[in-house]
Amino acid sequence: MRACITCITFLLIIAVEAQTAWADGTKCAAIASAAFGSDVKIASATLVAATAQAPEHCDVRGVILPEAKFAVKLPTNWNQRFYMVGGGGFAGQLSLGPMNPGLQKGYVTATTDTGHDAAKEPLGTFAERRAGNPNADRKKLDYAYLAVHNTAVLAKQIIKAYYGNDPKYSYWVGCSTGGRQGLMEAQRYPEDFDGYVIGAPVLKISYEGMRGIWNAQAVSTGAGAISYDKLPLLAEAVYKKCDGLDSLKDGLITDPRRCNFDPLQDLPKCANDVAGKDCFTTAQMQGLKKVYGGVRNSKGALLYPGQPLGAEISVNSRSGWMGSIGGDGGMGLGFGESTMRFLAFEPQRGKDWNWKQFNFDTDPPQIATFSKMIDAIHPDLAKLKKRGGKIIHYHGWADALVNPQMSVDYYESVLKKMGARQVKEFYKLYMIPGMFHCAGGVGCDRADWFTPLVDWVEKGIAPDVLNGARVVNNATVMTRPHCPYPQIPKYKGSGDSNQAENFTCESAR
Ligand SMILES: [Ca+2]
Repeated sequence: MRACITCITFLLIIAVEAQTAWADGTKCAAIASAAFGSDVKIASATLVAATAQAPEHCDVRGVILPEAKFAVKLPTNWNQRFYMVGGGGFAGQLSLGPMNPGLQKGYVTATTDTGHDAAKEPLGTFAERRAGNPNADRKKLDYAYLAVHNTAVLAKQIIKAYYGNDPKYSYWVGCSTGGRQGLMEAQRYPEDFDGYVIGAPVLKISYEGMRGIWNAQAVSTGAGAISYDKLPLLAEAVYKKCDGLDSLKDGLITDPRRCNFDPLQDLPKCANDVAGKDCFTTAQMQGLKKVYGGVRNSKGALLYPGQPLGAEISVNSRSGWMGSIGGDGGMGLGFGESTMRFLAFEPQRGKDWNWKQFNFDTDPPQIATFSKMIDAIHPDLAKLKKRGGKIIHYHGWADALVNPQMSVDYYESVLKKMGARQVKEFYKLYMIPGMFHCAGGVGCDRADWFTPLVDWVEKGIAPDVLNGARVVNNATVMTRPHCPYPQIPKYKGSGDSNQAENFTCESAR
């Protein structure tokens, strides 16, 4: 017994010494001088000691020319897997914080700023053709999709150089722009990743730009303008009409498509159409009807779907209704205007163009080329399926910043293209009632999307109903099943409606 303990102790000492020698920084520093192609410049490779946020790892920084900065972090205790995180908005910065969850589990993690620095070139100005910006067109391409792909390829080369072998599995995790980036990879470069967590993707970014301008023209200016103090009144009317349609008045609209809320009929009207505190004028109601009714040309043809009901309750939270749809200069408008100035048109409209000049008859056809480049809308994912790739996609129904109907429409297009039986084997969508943009809201925004994805990819265990939770002040106040689309959660008719066990997932129609 004693001999055996001595033996184990000896082996442990050998193991610790081997690890210490291996991770003494020499091997990490060597990455800085390794060759990864003429368009890759490694700026630094530094062994970083363990902290509360991340275990010991080799932190590699550099640039893929011309301007796509990246970070690749390689943990000393590697789990043989790769994990890449997406960006937000117009990207333009490394997503260092979101790397930690993967790093903590032993994944090599990577991020790219997609080819520009948002601190120096905010919004879409990185793509502006101007003196001193010779890489404008390449930066647009990098932002559209190329930098993410190139970074994924490079990260795998660095992994091979550092550990001597390839990752067994590769994963993508992103929300918002990160969701679009992931879907773009699945569509254009399906060999890059085995599994994807796709959150609230801005997959039709050109159309979202139009929507931002459309909404601003409808409710943030002129007689139709909706002020902050009107939002609670609007939300109250919407929830009064829509909440109970799912047979449970719980403050959640399970499927907003089932509610036919009409601002002109369902909102309190101002007497004599004179603006007042507790009412809406005809112009305001017409403005709201445009927001819900979707982007249309002058003949009334629908160009892009309207805002689903339910996000009004987000009021002025970050990426809430006022910050995204209404308000003067909300994010939807800011993104939209900058997109139209510097990215969408040929020739570029430029910095002197403004959102009030957008013409919904003549301008939409002119952004088709841009849409083809940047929108992640290709419905054929056969190559991804063939290689065993899997996607878990979620979107909050009360997302005011990125239209959740877009996720439904894309998923439906894949179902139509590939057939429900095929799609079920590799791609599931979860639409979350009451959830805001990527996180937060009045519903169960919390869920572990990643573990079920890994189980699906590596063990072949397909996700079905997932566990959703709402957490307020560190306390779980509600749980509810997240149902795979097109199923929706249905109350059993008795028991605490804050407990998931009292719900089933049922067909929506
Ligand atoms: Ca309800």
